[in-house]
Amino acid sequence: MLYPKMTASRNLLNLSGIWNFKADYQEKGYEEKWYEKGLEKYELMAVPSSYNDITIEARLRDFVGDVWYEKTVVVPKQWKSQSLFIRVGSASHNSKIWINGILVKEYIGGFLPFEAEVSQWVKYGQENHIVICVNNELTWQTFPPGQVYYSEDENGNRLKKLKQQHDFFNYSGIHRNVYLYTTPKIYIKDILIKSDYKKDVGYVNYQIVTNKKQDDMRIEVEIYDEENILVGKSNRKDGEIELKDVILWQPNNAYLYKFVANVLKGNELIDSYNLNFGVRTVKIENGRFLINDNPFYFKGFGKHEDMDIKGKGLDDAINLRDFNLLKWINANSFRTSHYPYSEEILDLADRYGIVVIGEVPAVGMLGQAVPAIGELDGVFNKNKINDETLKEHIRLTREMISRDKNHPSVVMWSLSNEASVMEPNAEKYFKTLVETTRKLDDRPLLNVNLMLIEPGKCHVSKYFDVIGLNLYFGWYSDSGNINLGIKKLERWLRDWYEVEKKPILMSEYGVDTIAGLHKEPAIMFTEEFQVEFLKGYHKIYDNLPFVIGEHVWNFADFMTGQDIVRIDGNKKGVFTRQRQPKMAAHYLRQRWKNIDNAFNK
Ligand code: BDP
Repeated sequence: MLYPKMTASRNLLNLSGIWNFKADYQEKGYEEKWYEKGLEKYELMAVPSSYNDITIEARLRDFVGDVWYEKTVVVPKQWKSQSLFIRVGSASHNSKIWINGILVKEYIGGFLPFEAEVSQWVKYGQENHIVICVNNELTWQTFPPGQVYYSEDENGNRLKKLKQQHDFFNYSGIHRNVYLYTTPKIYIKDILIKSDYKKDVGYVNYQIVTNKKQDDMRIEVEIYDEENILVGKSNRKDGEIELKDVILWQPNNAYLYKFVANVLKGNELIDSYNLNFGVRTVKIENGRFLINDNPFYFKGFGKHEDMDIKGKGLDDAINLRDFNLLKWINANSFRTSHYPYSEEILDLADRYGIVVIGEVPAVGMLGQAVPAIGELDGVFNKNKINDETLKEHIRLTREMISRDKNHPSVVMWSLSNEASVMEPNAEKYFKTLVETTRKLDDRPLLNVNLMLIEPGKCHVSKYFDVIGLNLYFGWYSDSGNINLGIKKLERWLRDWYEVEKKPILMSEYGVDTIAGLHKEPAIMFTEEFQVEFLKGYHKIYDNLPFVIGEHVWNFADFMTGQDIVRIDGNKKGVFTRQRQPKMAAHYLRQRWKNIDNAFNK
């Protein structure tokens, strides 16, 4: 799905701003047809934003159910000759859109865009009534999974609650931009670009997909360099364009070309669309992760889309701050833990030369601890993670790849985080998932493993290219004892490698740290402890050539659900939630300055 853009042939209207808003505490919205009649006694809400932290109402912060958004908009009558679409960048987690009382779209999934053509339902030159209902309930068939249950409030009334298995707040609402955009009746639906190079010649393999084909239609493709000089062209809808003296997209040294696709009839321009792309290759060879045939060592973080007040709402200022901090700290990469981030963030990664591992929202696919047997209960069965779940997992993976395929920054797909892959039933599930994904794209695949999964006990790693390990020895186990923790870490890493013989990415390691808390000798939660912990872990990685990267958990402190183990959220950030450095940030900045991207151990 192409990102909506204003071009020579297309119009665009961003509907972000203030919308009418109402949480449906009584579950009356459908019965009373709010989608048709509109909202009464509404409040105001910012879009994009999570609604949870905008007001001062506790019951809204933790609300589980439907919330309704409403806006009226005049659609210019000049737009009538074109096709009109409504597009939501993302809303968590399940949405319906009505235009003038007509249901135009239903979508399940909280982190990817959805759109509908609405040309036939809008009134051109007049006011149109847009209603979006967003529901934040989760099941074993949604991503992430979760379960609704009922408790009671202080007055004994039934209260809907959500049990979730993931460690971040269930921020809800319309999180990314809502656009109206037009296209000509014949338009470019998709563009696929794959790049390669040999010596100093770049090869751009492309395909242009239009919604319709007509005999007298022709295609024009042009490629411009960063100086806006035309460096390649073609008049085919697919093929290969050579770029002489190609400049590669390199980690921390981005170079972007502009790809322009035009559809014409004779000399008349019908549709035009453009996007940036980079020329770079990704391979795994002899246990090394190669970008442009050079070994690449991942230095960076698992992150979150998370901030004060806005929650998961798209915010260009915070996003820029984050990229500036990534540059400052000498990082070269991050994982979009635990869901696909906004398209706007990936555009920035392309421009800043920050390497990205894109992750589907497959987080929390695991059971509860069963105290009697000291293990987690099984979840890969017909009542929980079943064929229906797999279908959804594949759908979301397909949509993520379709959305993000052209970003040079994205070098690998992560298909799950800490799933219960020690269950034998997980094998068939992941085998199918991996095989299907490989047909969609050739990027390497990563599976991220939970610390409870002992070396040799994972049933799915064999299908993946890179093994991600989330390890917290000295924190969640042997709490406070860093020396013992790193001893176990070394054993664990060596044993995993021994069994799987695949490159290992340290996809998570870190400790909760209260900014401003200092103690010597270091104890848990102090800034000193965070530094000591990271230093200890790094000593081990530096001697293990099969460790191809280190992603500290987490870039910044982030909000979680209320829990006795989380004090105002997860504090494993190297930066505070307000994006200011803890001591560990200065330490990492020095370390990563001394390790180049091709870190040769
Ligand atoms: C891992 C999860 C991550 C958590 C982290 C932690 O992948 O989402 O936030 O541990 O406990 O289990 O801090």
